[in-house]
Amino acid sequence: MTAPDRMPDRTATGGHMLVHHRVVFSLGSNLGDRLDNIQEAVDALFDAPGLDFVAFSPVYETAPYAPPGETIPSQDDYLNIVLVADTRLPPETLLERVLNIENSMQRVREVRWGPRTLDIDIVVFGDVVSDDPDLTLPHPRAHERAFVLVPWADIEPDVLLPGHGRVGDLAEAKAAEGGPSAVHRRTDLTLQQPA
Ligand code: A4P
Ligand code: MG
Repeated sequence: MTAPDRMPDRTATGGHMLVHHRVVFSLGSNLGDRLDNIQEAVDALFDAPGLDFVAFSPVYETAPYAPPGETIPSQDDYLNIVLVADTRLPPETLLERVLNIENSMQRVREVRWGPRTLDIDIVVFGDVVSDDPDLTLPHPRAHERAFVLVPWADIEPDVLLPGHGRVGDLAEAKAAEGGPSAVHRRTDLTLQQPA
């Protein structure tokens, strides 16, 4: 794992130097009470120390998506959001937290690209670039997904997705494609910020 951002903002706390990173998550659900599932996951993410809430996107309704060439089983639309946080934890610890939350919400991994009560992906962690299959950073499919780019652009349009460009530009290009990857903002659905 390379970490070009080894020298980011360091905050002196009680004599210790803590390295903070910005982390971006994508959350999706298309099984059961989708909004409740996402709210529960948001609350659970911040239920343990080391992660501070920064912002989340509006809620989007999105058609099930798989990369070109992959066939996906018939399933309902997703609700998706993107969430930004600040952390002093290493990425592996965050992944463990994410997988524990998915498991606790009875996510069953049977069919690739199948329906799920909850999917949480780590989209970016600081400027870290890694091809580790257990934690690939940035997320290898984020740049091709309207359901990540469009909500993300609502809150951080000027941020760069390493290797791909400005989030606002990527989202605009994706949104212009329309078609099966179209996403729709659900202004009637709102989430509570974690306490
Ligand atoms: N993993 C590697 N890198 C990461 C990362 N950056 N973030 C590993 C999170 N996990 C990462 O994931 C399999 C393994 O990926 C994990 O154990 C972790 O170590 P998984 O969640 O068990 O499996 P999955 O989600 O079925 O597969 P995958 O490849 O992660 O699928 P995606 O890419 O997450 O896609 N359509 C819409 N509209 N909305 C969605 O939210 N989500 C998916 C899932 C497909 N289509 C969708 C949506
Ligand atoms: Mg996943």
